[in-house]
Amino acid sequence: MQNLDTLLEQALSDLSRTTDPVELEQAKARYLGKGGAITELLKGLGKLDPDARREAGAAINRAKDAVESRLAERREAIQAAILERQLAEEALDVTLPGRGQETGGIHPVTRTLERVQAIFHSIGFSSVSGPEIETDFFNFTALNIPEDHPARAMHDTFYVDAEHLLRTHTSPIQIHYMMENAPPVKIIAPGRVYRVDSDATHSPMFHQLEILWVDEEVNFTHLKGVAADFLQRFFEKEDLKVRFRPSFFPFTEPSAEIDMGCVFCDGDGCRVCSHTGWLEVGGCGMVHPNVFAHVGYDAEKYLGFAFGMGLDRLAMLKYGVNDLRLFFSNDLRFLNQFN
Ligand code: 2NL
Repeated sequence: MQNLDTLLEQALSDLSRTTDPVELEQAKARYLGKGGAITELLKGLGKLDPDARREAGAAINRAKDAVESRLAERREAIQAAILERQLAEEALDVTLPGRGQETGGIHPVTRTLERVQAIFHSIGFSSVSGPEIETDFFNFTALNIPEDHPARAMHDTFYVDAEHLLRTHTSPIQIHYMMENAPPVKIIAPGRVYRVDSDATHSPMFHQLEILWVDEEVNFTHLKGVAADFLQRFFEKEDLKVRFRPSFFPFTEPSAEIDMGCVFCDGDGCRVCSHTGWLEVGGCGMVHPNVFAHVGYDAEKYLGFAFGMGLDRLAMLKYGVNDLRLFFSNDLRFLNQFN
């Protein structure tokens, strides 16, 4: 009886210490299994005389009941703990919002191009494109830039091979177009262009935009009107000042630089306009008769104006960006500001 009490105490405390189903089953086997301590005691009853057997049998069975009820209690507690842990670990809050899709943005240069196109399309110009790999003829010769002309060296051309180069301006787009289409021509030619140049204000790849209008009665006043009207609409400033400074391009005669009043200081003078109150936005002129000859247009019958601008520069002026390289470095901290 003394031994049974100790055994029961031992069994109950063993069971109470178990923390998982395997430990629990092992503890059960130690006391109630085949060869378990309590099972062995029951087996030994046969050796006792009837009175002692009845008494001992009842005591052992009470102990066995106590162990079994502790066992059931423990089994329930362990299952509850397992469930509790699962609920905590695998918690899924179905009321949380989804992670969401990040929306991309239109690149500022693309936005600028779309703005420019909307304005020119509204007054009857069509967009055209052309190859980025060109021949000497389309990039230079047809534009009245002869072999020995300093403008060729000025353009710092990337050569692909002896016959091919990366276009240094968008003008060859218009040469292709004119060779394939009879006048009148009313087009804008945007695209990537390439020059051997790289610093804060020059990128080896940048974007240009040229405007070409060829018809029988196109003159310099049309050029001035279209350019000024475009700039006023693009910069959303009806009284934006625009001026034309005499200049030179091999492909136009006469030629001019296009300036507009500084949009940062309104003409007062600031760092952006080098304290002149004016910003250079492009070049222009009347198409040179030699260019018409190269594309097979009758220079006696047709006149045309052309002007060209840097699209990246327009984007910088429009959105107040001070480093051209930001457009091409794909830094999300910069790009996200245009979402
Ligand atoms: C500039 C100056 C210019 C043209 C581009 C042109 C095209 C043909 C014939 C004649 Cl097919 N001219 N384009 C004319 C004058 C200036 O661009 O500063 N661009 C960024």
